[in-house]
Amino acid sequence: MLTSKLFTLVLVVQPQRVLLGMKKRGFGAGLWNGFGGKVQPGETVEQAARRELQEESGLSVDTLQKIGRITFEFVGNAELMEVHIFRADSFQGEPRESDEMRPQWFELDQVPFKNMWPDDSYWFPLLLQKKLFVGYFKFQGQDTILEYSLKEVETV
Ligand code: 6U4
Repeated sequence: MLTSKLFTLVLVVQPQRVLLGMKKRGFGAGLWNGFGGKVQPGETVEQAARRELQEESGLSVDTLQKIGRITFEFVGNAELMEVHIFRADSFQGEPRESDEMRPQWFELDQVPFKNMWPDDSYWFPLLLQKKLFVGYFKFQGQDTILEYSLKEVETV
């Protein structure tokens, strides 16, 4: 049976740039990614999103916009990852490096898709246009998408 585990992912977007973090260890190490992690018992998904953003980037946010939800299946792994994706358009603080992430701003036309999870190329354009989406990606390892679906929705 496939069970699923909840994760968060936050993208901080400004008019000309987006903040990504180089993941230094753990799942997805070596890739640029948004900030996030596992939802802990007793917290809401949105609380987890704020906490992980703060821990990994040093930034606090007032408003998080729910923008997408993607379910990831990894061949050979019985646990699905349900990743709730948020967009933040303003923040407090200065990005700072953590044990887990090295933050860096990227111009919106220079997003480093070659060094990101391959699914990001599909949904990043929707996130940048503030279009809500729901998706499913089936991976073999970290590089190969075997199957996917992605659709725009009215509410996430
Ligand atoms: P800890 O608890 O730090 O050991 P770790 O195994 O490092 O956990 P964690 O908590 O950093 O994982 O969570 C993984 C993060 O990667 C979440 O923010 C979700 C995100 N993520 C996972 N698969 C992804 C994918 N295919 N595309 C993507 N982000 C993904 O853009």
